[in-house]
Amino acid sequence: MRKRAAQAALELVLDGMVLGLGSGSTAEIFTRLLADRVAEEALDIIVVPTSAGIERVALDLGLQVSSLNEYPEPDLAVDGADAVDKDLNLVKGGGACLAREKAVDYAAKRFVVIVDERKLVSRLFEVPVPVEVMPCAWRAAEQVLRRFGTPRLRLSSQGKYGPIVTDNGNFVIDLEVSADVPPTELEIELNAVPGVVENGIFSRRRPDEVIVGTPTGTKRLKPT
Ligand code: A5P
Repeated sequence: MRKRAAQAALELVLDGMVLGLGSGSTAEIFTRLLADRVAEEALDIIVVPTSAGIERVALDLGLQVSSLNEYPEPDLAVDGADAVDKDLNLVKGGGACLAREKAVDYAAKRFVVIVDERKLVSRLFEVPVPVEVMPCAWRAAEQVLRRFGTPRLRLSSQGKYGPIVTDNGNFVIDLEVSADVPPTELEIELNAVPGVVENGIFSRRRPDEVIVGTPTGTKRLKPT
């Protein structure tokens, strides 16, 4: 299902584009398909990665890698998501790459999300919202986040003892939201908490399209 969505997104890629490259397993499938197409068709594509993880994959595949500072407005960003609601609000950050993902995805001229159908949710906050916080302020931030629900510091499950550390050197608190606040407001409110760097609600710049991989094909969701 993820591959079907990635293949459909690949059709949106045109020669000469600067592409924001998302993070996570679906974005990685897209990146591998992209590298094959770039090689087969000798395309001139520059990619702007949203994480050290996808940057490594892109470099290994021989893609031309650059940065958001060099290309502040990529032509197209293609990224995965952890949850998509009917209004195309997203929750992202399951891979702890939310801050750079938001910087790239929000800056792109066109933003396309690729997911499998299990990511479609009836209530956006069925999944916890990842919140990136400064290590020196995580406990203070956690106290304030309790106003909105139940916060849990994300711990590493392998390779490191203790909290996971993002590409930016920060921690992640997963917030199970219980407050009844619309996504667009909560996205702003969470970022106003001292110590918070960014949160994984993507509602202020909705995707231009969500491509959903299903067991038999794809379906395309567009904002109404
Ligand atoms: C990375 O921080 C995330 O935002 C991913 O884009 C998201 O978790 C989707 O990942 P999968 O494609 O692996 O489900």
